[in-house]
Amino acid sequence: MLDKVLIANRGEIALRILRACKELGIRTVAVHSKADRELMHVRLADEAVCIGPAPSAQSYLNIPALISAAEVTDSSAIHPGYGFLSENANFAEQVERSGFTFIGPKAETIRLMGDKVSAIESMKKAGVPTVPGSDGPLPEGEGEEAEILATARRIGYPVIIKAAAGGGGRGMRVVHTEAHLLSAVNVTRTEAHTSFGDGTVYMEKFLENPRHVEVQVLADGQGNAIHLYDRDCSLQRRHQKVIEEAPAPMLDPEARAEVLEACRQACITIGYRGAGTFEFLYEDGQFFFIEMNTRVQVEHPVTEMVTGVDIVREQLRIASGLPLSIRQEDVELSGHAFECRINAEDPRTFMPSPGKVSLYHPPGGLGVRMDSHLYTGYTVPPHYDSLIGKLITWGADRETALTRMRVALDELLVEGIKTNTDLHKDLVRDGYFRQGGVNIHYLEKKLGL
Ligand code: MV4
Repeated sequence: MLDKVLIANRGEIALRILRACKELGIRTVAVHSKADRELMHVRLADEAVCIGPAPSAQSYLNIPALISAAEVTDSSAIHPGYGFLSENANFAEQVERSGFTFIGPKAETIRLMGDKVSAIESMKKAGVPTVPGSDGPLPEGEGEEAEILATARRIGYPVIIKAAAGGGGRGMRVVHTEAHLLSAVNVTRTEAHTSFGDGTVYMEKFLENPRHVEVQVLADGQGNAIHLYDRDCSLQRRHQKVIEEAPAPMLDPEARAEVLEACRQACITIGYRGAGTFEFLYEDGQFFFIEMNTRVQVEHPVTEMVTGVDIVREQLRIASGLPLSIRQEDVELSGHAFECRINAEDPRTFMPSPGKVSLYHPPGGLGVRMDSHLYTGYTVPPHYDSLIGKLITWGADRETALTRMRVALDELLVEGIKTNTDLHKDLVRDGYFRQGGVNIHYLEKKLGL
């Protein structure tokens, strides 16, 4: 087992990783910015190192500072959490070159999945269903217009132009008619060049009312891979997920069984290692792969609640060179789970609302889990993501889990700062959401956007 893990993150996920390390008897190193001295995991870790000033670019994204911190503490491995450097192939490479274990996939896998064109191509080859599209980058240069127009005609309008280096909703443009196609391709290309330093773009059929369904996988890089079923993350606003659940409700059973097995097989085919997520759009009973995430995700707890598998523990075991601790046959889906993302934000403007928490009282009871770094007296700094906690409930069925969430939300007290708790209280009572199966546009429409 790994001897000492440096946690290259902050907030609730740093605490989540710290807990998993402690359970495995792994020593822990917290790293923090100057604005984060008061974080709960900094107090609980065996050691703590200040890695720079408050802005992320100079602290949590500062690769030399992180590697130096690993060196001075004699750490054996680095866990990147989510966000920050978690899907940065150069970081993974430098961590390994410096003699530490990167807790995640090989750098080359991160790079492959970071380029959405190569990710889709490798998944299609491995038997995962993809969106009808250009099957590769759109051609560049003069005289290529005819080919682009022909590709769109073959796919059928509407189409969507996406940046190969984008993902997560950045660098996309929907085109409804041929008259707008070429200018949209050019604008997306220019934006992609400016934002990502790579102007490569590709085309897909635009799905108008899909759900966002994703499949959690674990692979040990020794030929063993399992899926941990699916999650629905359709309830979102501007690409920020608000409520997630597992399993995804109301999927076509045959299509679902097929896609789960295809994801598991694809992990073996590409030699995947670690925890990963296959993102799909789901429409009319069909799955369409769009992207793969090579990190542990914010919403991993809902999967843990319905499978009993500790995903972060498995990440640490895999990084230690151990095989998966469970076989696919041993993964049993049990009940249903929801996660409400609690943000420090103004409920009217959705703008971050940092400040001092004068009272924090997390809910509790059977089937209630609160993953949060908050405590009474803690000051939420203004420099980072506004996520301050995740309220997760489990129930033997969807209705029970949702009822538990209603009760738990009423019990959650966060005073002194503004939060989105009232939005959650409204959503868990929403008739359409209670029925299950809302699409990615539902929340924005409900909010009148
Ligand atoms: C799409 C799509 C419709 N058709 N691709 C946005 C985030 C990025 N991961 C992919 N996204 C989309 N890709 C095709 N071919 C609609 C979206 C999309 C979306 C997807 C998942 C969750 C929320 C979304 C919100 C707007 C658009």
